Amino acid sequence: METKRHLAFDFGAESGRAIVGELKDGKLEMEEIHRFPTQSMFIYGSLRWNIYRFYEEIVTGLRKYTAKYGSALESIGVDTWGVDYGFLKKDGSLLEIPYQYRDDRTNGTAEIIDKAAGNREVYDITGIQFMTINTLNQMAAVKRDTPERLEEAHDMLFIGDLLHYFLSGEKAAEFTVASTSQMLDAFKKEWSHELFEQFGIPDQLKSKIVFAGDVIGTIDPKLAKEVGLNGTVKIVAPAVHDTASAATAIPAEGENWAYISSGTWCMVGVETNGPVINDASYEMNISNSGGSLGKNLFLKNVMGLWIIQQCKKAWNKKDPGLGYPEIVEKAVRAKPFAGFIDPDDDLFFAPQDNIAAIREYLDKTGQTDVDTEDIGTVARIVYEALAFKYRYVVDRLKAATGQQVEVLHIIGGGTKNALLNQFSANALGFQVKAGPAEATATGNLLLQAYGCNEVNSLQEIREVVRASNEMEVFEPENETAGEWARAYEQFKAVCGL
Ligand code: LFR
Repeated sequence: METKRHLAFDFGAESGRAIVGELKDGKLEMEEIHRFPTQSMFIYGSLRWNIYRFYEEIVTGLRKYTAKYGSALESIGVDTWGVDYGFLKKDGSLLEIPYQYRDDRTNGTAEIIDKAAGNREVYDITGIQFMTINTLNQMAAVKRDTPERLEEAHDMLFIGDLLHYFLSGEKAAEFTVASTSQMLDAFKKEWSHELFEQFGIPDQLKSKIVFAGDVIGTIDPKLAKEVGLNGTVKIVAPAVHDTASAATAIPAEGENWAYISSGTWCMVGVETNGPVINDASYEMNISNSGGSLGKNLFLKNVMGLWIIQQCKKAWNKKDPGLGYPEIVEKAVRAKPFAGFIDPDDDLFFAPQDNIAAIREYLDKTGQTDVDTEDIGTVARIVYEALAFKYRYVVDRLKAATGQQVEVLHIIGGGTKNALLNQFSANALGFQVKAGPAEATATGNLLLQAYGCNEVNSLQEIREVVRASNEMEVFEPENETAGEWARAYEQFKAVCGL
């Protein structure tokens, strides 16, 4: 039988890669053929994404593919983080370099949104948590600072959609990534006309919504020829929002599970069959992020591994060779519960020096005796804080949905950190199942396979994921259960949660 190969491009805020996948005997075989850095940069005094470099990396990935596998390729799909977009001019070219969501132009936009539409109304329509990174906040910033851009812009495409457009010439907004904008109607799965009107956002920016598994178009024949591809290569939308592609690949069975998609951000959630929008979810600021194949991802962002990535950046200034294995090793040896921080404090969102930010947090909460010169102590405080915050969020998800949770699936790159997996089990008091680490690329590839009729349902996709991956199981440690329970209460008290 002819082999159908798919190619996933998975872009994260730190790095991206190209992964080839093919289904064989009910299993997904994957191979990474290209990896590259993606980080944003300051230009014109603001933080932006070098989108043409991303495209160039895609082209390099395609060349590496044909060098290894030859000219036949069934489909391509791109996933990225949410919320960020590029504007296109009428002639189809980029209007400006896309902004990165941590750029400070969104300062002050939370107030604008509440004043213009009312937070409760925005939430009741979109079901999306308030965060300054949201596209709606970015639109409010454009309207305030550079309103002429809104006139010039003919289309708005999210980063992954933009890359699909560069490849195929087709303009579409995939639903899962569009949902992160806080500009969609969560129930209708369409742009919210009310919000566009209230914020004065032109109607032409409502790109056509497509869904994961939809064939968007085919790769530009000139590009195909240049990289050595033959025949028609489809562009199949995965869940363009990385978190939703990852959630597709949760190897869960039955009910009563929660998940964390663990990476630069840690998305803590439960899967539901439709949006959950109620007083509790509003008060707890929980998102209804669009899921693939009809699912809804009821979730909350936790600052995630970003916070340790930023610590590492600070430590590497003094010791460039210090890597994650050594950091974790030092954390293992450090004293437990030496200090408590809330990873979601504003201090940690875009710090100049994260160790200084942690010092500031500890001082402002009266924890002045903690030694922030010691790498192990700081790393352990961060890992414990993440585990506590997971517990805190899971408790809130349970309260808002009435759903039971008996097991936590951790998926994504963060699962490689066994210490954090164990801390998570200890903080939650129930089993943690870790893996797959490549959940996002797995979900991306299997949604392409779904679009090409090789698998037929979410259930089948998850069967393939289970057959193709070993999960590692972490049980809460009985000996330290009392200490973790006491420390969790301390964490909440110190952090004012
Ligand atoms: C994770 C993620 C989150 C989103 C954040 C910013 O990579 O996609 O789901 O909230 O990035 O877009």
